[in-house]
Amino acid sequence: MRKLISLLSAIVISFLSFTGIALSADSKKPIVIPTHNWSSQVVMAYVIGGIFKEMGNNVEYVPADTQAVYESIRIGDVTISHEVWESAFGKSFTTALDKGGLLDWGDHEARTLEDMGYPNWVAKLCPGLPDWNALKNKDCAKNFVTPDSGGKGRMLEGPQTWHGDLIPQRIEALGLGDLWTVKFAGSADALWAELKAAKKEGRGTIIFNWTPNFTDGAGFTFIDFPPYTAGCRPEDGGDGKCGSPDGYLKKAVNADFPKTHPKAAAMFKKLSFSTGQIGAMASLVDLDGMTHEDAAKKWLKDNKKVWKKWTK
Ligand code: TMO
Repeated sequence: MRKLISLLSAIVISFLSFTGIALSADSKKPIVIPTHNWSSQVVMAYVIGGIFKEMGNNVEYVPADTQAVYESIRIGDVTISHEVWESAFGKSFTTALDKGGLLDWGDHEARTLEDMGYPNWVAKLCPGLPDWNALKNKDCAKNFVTPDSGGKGRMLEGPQTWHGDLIPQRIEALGLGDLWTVKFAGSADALWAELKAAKKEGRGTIIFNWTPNFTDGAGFTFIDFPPYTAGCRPEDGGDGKCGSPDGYLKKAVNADFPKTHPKAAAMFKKLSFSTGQIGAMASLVDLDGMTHEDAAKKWLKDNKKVWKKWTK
C-alpha cells in the first residue's frame, strides 16, 4: 500500500511538474543564454545567468550568430535574448516574432543609437560636424585617407554580420561615394584599437559605435544623418538616405519559457537596465580589462539591491 501511494504521488508530481502549472517550480532543464560579439552583451549574459542560478536554475551559455539567434529562440535551441538592438537586429527579431514561437519580453529602460561617429577631437578636421553635410567637403574627407582606402576618406564599420551593407549603401545614396569608402572591422575590439591608434597618430577616424557603451562618458559624437523613418532602408524598400533610429533595446524569449521556467521568466520580464548600467558593464571589460565572467561577478556583487528585487 505504501509503495502504491508513493508511486501514485510520484506520478502526480511528475505530471504537475511536467505541465508546470500547479507547482509552478522551474524545470531543471538548462536555460540557454546566447553570447555575441560585443562586451555589454556578454557581461549581461553572465549577469542574467548568475541571477537565474541564484534562483536555483541551471544555465548554459552558447556563442550564437547575432541574426540567426532569433530563429534559434523561436525553435527552442536558445531560450532568451537580452539585448535586441533595434537598428542591427530589429528585422531578424520581427521576422521570428511574426512566425510564432518567440515572444517580445519587453524593453530595457535604456534607449539605443547605433551609428557612425568620431572621437570629439576629430571635429576640428571637418568643420560642420556632426551634421552629415560636412562629409561632402573634400578637404574634410582627405583627413581620413588610409593606406587601404584608394585615396578616399575611410569609415570603419563594425563586423558585417551586424548590418550587412547598410552603411556602404547609405554613403552611396547620400552622394558621398566619390569621397568616402567603408571598410569592415572584424570585431568590436578592432574598432577600439582603431580609436586608440588614431589618437596616438593624431589622424582622423570615423567608426561605427553605439550607446549604451563604455564610450558614453569618453567624448564620442554620432554623426547626424537625415532622420530615420519607417521603411527608409533599402532592405525595406526605401532609398537608404537615412540614419539609424532612436532605437529600442528589447528582451525576447522562447514561447515555452514562461511555462517551463515560470519563476525565471517572471524575473526576466521585470529585468531592465539603464544606459548607465549597460555602459558600466561594457567599461569593466573594455576599459578595466576584466574578463566578461569576472565583470559579471563584480556587477552582481556591487548591485544586489538592483537585481534582488526582480527575483521577488
Ligand atoms: C549591436 N551593436 C550593439 C553592436 O550595435
